[in-house]
Amino acid sequence: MREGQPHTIYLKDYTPPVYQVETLNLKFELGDEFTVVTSTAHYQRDPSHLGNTLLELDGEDLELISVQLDGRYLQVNQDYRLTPEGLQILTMPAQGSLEIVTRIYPQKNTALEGLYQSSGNFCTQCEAQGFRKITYYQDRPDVMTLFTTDIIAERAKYPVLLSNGNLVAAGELEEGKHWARWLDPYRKPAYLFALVAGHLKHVEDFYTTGSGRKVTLRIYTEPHNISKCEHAMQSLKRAMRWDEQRFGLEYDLDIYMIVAVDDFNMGAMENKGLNIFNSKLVFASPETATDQDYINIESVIGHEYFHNWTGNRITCRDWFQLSLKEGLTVFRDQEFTADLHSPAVKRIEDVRMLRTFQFTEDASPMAHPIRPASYMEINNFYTMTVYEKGAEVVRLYQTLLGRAGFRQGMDLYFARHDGQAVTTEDFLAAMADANQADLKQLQRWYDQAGTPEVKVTMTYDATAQTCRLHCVQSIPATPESQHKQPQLIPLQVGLLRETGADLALYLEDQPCDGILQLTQAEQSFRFTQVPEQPVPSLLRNFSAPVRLVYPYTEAELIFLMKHDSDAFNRWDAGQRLAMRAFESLLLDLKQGIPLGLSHECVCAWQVVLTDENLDPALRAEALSLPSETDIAEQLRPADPAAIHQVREFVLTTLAKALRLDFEIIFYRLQHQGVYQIDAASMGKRRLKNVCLAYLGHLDDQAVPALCAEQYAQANNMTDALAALAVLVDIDCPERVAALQHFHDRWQHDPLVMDKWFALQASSSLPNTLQQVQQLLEHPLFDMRNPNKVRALIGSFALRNPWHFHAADGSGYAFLAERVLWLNERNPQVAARMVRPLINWRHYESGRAQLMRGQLERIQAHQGLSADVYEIVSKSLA
Ligand code: 0A1
Ligand code: ZN
Repeated sequence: MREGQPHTIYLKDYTPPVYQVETLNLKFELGDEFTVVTSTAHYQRDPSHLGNTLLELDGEDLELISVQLDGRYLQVNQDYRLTPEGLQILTMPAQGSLEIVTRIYPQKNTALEGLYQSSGNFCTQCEAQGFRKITYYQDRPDVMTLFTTDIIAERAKYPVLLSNGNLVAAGELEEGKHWARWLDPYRKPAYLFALVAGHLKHVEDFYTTGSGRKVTLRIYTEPHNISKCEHAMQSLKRAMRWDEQRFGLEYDLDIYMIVAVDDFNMGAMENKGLNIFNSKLVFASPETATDQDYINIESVIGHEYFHNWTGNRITCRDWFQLSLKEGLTVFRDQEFTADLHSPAVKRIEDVRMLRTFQFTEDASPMAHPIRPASYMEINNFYTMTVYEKGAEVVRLYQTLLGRAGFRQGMDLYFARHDGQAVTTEDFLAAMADANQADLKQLQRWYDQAGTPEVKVTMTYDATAQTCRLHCVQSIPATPESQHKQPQLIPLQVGLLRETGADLALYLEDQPCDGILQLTQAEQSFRFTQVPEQPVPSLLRNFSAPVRLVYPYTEAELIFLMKHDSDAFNRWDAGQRLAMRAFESLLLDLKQGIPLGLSHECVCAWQVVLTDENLDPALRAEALSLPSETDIAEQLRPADPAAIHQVREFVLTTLAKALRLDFEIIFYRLQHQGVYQIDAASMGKRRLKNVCLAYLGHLDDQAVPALCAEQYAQANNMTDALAALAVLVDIDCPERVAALQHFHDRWQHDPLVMDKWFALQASSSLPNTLQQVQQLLEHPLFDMRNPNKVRALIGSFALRNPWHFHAADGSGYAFLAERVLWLNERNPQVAARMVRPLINWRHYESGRAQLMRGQLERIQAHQGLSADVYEIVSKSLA
């Protein structure tokens, strides 16, 4: 908990560590009430620091038992001092061995940071700064060392003892105890340390690397989940193969272990050789996991595996560089999924998420560059910006340099920096040097926050047969800076003829690949040999994370929806068309004009829906209109009730107008026989279930029956859940029966029950908040489990904007109360849960004041954690 105000840490204050650590031996004596940790580190002072003898070690919530230097016990205040931040060795020689013994209480650790227990087993989470809750140490990523770990525990309770690297010795001890020693041959920072001890079973497989080394692969779980690991194991093997093929990167240890735990603050963690995963991202079976779960598991297994090179072999110099490993690794996992499935679908999904959540963050009081210049609490910077915008910035290199050039840059990055802790500048330099390219201006993407806006206008000269695109870029003011410099923005474009075909592009008579490089605030590009007035297709494949503004007419958008050769832009034209419709409907609503959707609009979606040549997954994407959150962010100040009404109107209008098409497609795709998880089958299920969701908007007795039937017949969770999702929005007996049935069938499976909680929290029925409050008391709900909190409270606040933003402020008050409860126990999760309140300025004044009121209530609370304090105080500033 906070003592005084948390202070701000600045990138500009970085200084290299005075001492490096040659080796670190850790001994854990795991007990029922407490754990004793003995850490023995060999320190070596940097020769450039002659006079400095202070060694500062980080430590939090530790009970110090003893400190020895080269075998001599040190005296408090004479040889060392305890501070609020940790421990200072006052007279540290140029080199020496420090043995520190501490006592910690993992069983009482509700923050799930450091060493803690989940389902009675021990596990760790050390990123970013959890290691300091285990022992006194320089808990910073630029201190890398060789770890040896001894684990001692009662054999009956903890038969499995794991840590990073290779098992080198093990044995029995008295009183039913046993021990194991693990040695990691790679130097690593403390944040990559991991320990697991428990009653676990494992599945095992093998992978032979390109160079012929046989690697043992193991996934550890509690015994009852052992049958659900096959998909994760196959995903791991695919990831290992892909990284060899695409980037020439092989795995480097003899064993790769994954442990699934139920209580985890995030998705998963890339600890060297011993990944720890939220069980949600490991377990899958057709009956319990949706298609999306299958895809997420493959992608996160890939992500953590790819970290072995981008993160572990080359790590970050300091936490400001977090995007160095995260942006790059997200980019790599995106490419992995795209290569294995559909690149267009993957791109659309990633951009949808980026726009909904990262653009929103970039427009919030917490806006920060992908490489922030300051922070109070680093855990608050594991954000959509650092991860997803960071990945978009890595993608810029590939767009500018091509795949081959990007690969050369990666090769040089590994050749130069393997084994080091580096900065984003080092990455940029490797990319530039390997390609002899001047990429200096890309640096601004790392230093400036805010989503750039690119306004394009087009003029066509029929006589000269030229077409000019005039581009103006601007970046909104954000907390770190009011005045922004222009960024290097690759704008991929096409020009469409009346037939819908792409024109060959010539820029000032030179053939052009369609990638315009915007480098200035204003710039014009003149295309020559343009025989007719074209329709421009701009920002193809979303070539940069910007908001593109172009004065498209409705007819042009419909034309692009039909003809654009770029699948992403075909989809995006539909999204723009929908957003235009929402905008004018909101105006009509305000002015009391009866709502109506143009016939052309309806036909445009009909064409997409019924286009049998189009991949069903892409048809499903096109029919998934911008969410209420998207609309709120784009059409400010937002009135969530009006937005809900208008969006429901559009969905209902389309459902009525295209009912026959929805039904035909639904019934045609209804029964697919054996459940398969390939891209084609998933696409068909997706389209079918989108049709069902539209049909759900019809006020028709037949719909609940149809959903109930699909729910009852489903041989997989995707179809069952899709049917239930439609039912939860309809007040009918089928809803009650299906929810009860789902509960009774799955009450033994916490991950499946998360879906049950989430669905009810997302319901549009009027009493949803009361329902959510009742569910807090449900015997299977547990506020101490982050997955449960995200399922029930997160879904309500993020996936149910209409109820969360109830005009009486009840949704806000509910969230604030939960945040305060969490603040005492798990500050990281509390800080995540408070975020739906921070964009209060984007809402109409009544709601804005109510949201602000709840933020003030939280701010006034005594004992606010640094995590929550940072977000709340920045939001109110
Ligand atoms: N590095 C992990 C994510 C992660 C970050 C922080 C955590 O605890 C505060 C846990 C996991 C990844 O990118 O997958
Ligand atoms: Zn990561």
